[in-house]
Amino acid sequence: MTTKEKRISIIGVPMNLGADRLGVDLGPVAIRYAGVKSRLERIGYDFEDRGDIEVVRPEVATDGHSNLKYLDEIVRVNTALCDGVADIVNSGRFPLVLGGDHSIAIGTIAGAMQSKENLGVIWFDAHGDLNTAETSPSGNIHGMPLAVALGLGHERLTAIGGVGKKLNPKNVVLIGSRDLDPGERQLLKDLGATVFTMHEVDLMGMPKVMEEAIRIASDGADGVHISFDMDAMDPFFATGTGTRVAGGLSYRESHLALELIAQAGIATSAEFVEVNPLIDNKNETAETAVALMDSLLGGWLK
Ligand code: NNH
Ligand code: MN
Ligand code: MN
Ligand code: MN
Repeated sequence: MTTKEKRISIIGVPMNLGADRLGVDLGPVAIRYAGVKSRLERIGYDFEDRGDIEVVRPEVATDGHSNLKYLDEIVRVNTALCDGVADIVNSGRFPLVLGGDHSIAIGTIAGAMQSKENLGVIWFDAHGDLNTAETSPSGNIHGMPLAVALGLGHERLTAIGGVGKKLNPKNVVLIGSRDLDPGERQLLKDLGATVFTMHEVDLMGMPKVMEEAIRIASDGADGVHISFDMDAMDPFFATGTGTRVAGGLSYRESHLALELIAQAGIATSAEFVEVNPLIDNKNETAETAVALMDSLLGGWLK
């Protein structure tokens, strides 16, 4: 099931616990308000909205550990999300997850992996999201999901979806990185995952970056998950996101990257995360996210 088959189900995850910041929990409603349904129907999709996964408010969530904030609730939500995504795939549909902070990638990827032997991942982000409790500067779990998907981190997180269902770093590609923590840099060297930082994007240009990214992520893989953190974009184009970093992807670089993925026909699941309408300008970042979904889903293809 790839984007070429045109049956899609969205699932919202109003999660803010992984970012420890209010507002990003409003991402799913902001994206729906920005017209995701009509946009995807217009480009020919059979569209289904599976609603939101329930997430408790931070005021009542149990705080796990100081270096793994809200661990219990994040484990519970991602376990439910894993089941939801696996169910969408089993019904022959493409899962599109709306965040919410990036900790939800733990559940999305675990769910996508239930029916895959080798899943590739293309991770658009200013950050690496490769911390563990030991290396995290913040204790925020949204800085850890890619490490968890690779099998690294707290056992309650890596157990979600099954300990055997983990990514192979040879099929993992990061794009847009420009704020990597020291532990993340070391881990990237040790693992051998591929990173196209903004330096490489500038030097090579997005067409060449994507040619290599698509080849590496899909080499020997039976599916590719696209994880798009809105902070991959330059803050000029994505104001409504919690951890803005200057010098990111332009509007057209972001679209071109996703258009090339659509053209290659490799994507089997996707998520758009870290939309925070409370710090945005008139919901522009959610509108941009919907436009990016259109590109990933082939709306521009003639
Ligand atoms: N690397 C930092 C941390 O682990 C920031 C992570 N923030 C993100 N990741 N928004 O995408 O806390
Ligand atoms: Mn514990
Ligand atoms: Mn992220
Ligand atoms: Mn980020």
